[in-house]
Amino acid sequence: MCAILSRRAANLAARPDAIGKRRGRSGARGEIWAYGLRNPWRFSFDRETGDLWIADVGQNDFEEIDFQPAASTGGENYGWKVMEGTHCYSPQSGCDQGGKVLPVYEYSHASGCSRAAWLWTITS
Ligand SMILES: [Ca+2]
Repeated sequence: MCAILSRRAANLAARPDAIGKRRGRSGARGEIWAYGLRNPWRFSFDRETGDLWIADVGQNDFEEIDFQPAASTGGENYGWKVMEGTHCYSPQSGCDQGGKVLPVYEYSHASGCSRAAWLWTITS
């Protein structure tokens, strides 16, 4: 499951045809668990619940914390690069938010440094 979070996997995941076999699409790469992460800089499993917390670095304006429950069967689309956090990125307005998993937390670059270290601290 961790392979999806590698930079290579994240880049592959940007391709629409890279959705894992769990989504039942022919020609999909089986090692792709989820997609739509831009730069999952840090992630951690909750030791008690098995849930997955992902710190995803944004492009221009927003950083985000994403969540995947332990019961997930995979195939989540975390939105990049149609969305940056809960905001449209490309296009800048009127983007299709359908089927995308929005972050559980986001913050603007205007508010300070990355929360990835914070995520690591609370889940370690
Ligand atoms: Ca996202």
